Amino acid sequence: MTFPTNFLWGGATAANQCEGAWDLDGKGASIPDHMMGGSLHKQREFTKEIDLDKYYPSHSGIDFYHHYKEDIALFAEMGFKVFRLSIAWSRIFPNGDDAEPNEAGLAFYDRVFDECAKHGIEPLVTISHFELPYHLGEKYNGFADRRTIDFYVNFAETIFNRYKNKVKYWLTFNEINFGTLPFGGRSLLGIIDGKDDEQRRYQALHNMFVASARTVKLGHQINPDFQIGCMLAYITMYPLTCAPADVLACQQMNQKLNWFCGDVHVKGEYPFYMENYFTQHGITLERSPEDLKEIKEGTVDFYTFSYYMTTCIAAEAENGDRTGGNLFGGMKNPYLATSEWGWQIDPVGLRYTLNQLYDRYQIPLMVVENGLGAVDEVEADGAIHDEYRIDYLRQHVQEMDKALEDGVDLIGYTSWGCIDLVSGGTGEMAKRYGFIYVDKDDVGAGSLKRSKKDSFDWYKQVIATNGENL
Ligand code: BGP
Repeated sequence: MTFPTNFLWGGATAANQCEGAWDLDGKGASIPDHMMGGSLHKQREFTKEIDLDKYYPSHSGIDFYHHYKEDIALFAEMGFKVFRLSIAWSRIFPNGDDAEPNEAGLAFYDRVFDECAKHGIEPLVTISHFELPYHLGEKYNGFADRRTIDFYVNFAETIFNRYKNKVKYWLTFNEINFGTLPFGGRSLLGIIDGKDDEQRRYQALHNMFVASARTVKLGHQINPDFQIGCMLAYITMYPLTCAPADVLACQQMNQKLNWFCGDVHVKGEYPFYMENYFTQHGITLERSPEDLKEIKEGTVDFYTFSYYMTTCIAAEAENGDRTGGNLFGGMKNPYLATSEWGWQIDPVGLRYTLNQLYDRYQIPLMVVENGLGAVDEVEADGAIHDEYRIDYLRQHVQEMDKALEDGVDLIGYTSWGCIDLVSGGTGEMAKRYGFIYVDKDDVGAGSLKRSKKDSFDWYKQVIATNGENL
């Protein structure tokens, strides 16, 4: 057993997927508040106008807004050392560009952090988790407009000052590398007019790099003890075959989707392979010398990532089968099983990924999302036997243990959706990740009652034995 004694065990959530209370106490609408639900296994549908006769999953979430005490007490019962959550930007600045923050919103997170402190749980706060205020999308198309950099930094400064004695660990943007993908245009970058060609996406991403770097620098001025990290969706890629053309195609895809954003955050500069990509694709970015200086000065303290799956890359798509579900696409790996949503399950890949990342960056790493989205059955006696989830998590924890033995500086692990919440991709409730079951269905009906799954007790003893008893 190699987990260090101060290893940060815990779980992760995001405001728009659990809080609900979408228009309470002065909160403004966010982009996910415009995403409908109810279409199973399909991506959520975006509507400019909110039709209150329809179901928008983020409007009610799992009502963490009113259940936070009960939920945090359950996390504490499992022994959580850390709880990753995000702050809904539109709860603090309802329009995003308001002059003054909304006190009722700030007070809510005070209550949440105080509750964590009561139980000795360290909060890990994602400043922006796919939840830009809708108004910033509508008026500025989010980060496509440089003015959004200032709105973001102002938001970060407000929460840094407010919570500087309650929160030490921060992440600037959730899964920022989604900005390189077409579907990241709306949820991450905030481009809602649909015109998110590569040129515009990379410009918006550049603006986010500046926002992130400026925020890191500012945070360290506000409290030198702050640990501020980046967060990427890391989808490890293998060449489909050992044909050199597949290996090369894999390297190029990996550079663009996995390495690019991490390199900018950790090394503080644009990598050569992206400069070349921009030239080859006629992409010209507005990047002032001042921007590049800020990016250089605002490098992150630690690197965090989500890890759910791996994928395979082939030079010629005809040479294999495409995966049905993987987020970055790619080809089927004949050696791996998939989740019900087509995500290829690969625990050994986590050890490989941790070694690869630590070799590249040499700064502390944290796995801040990992888990199995699955349909759970509630037995007549109320029990939920989620052995499949325990198997998935156990195998990933075992591989983290081996990575620690390899010498990787891994400081923590927060499994995704530690309490059932709304699926980010599809808006479903049926795709559950939690140790805690929430009685709610895909169209929003249910008592919201919380109950423990078998994985609850399993995780509790994993934490109690610091990863020894799996
Ligand atoms: C990541 C997001 C999370 C969460 C997770 C699981 O991309 O950071 O917000 O949604 O994926 O995805 P899903 O909810 O679609 O199963």
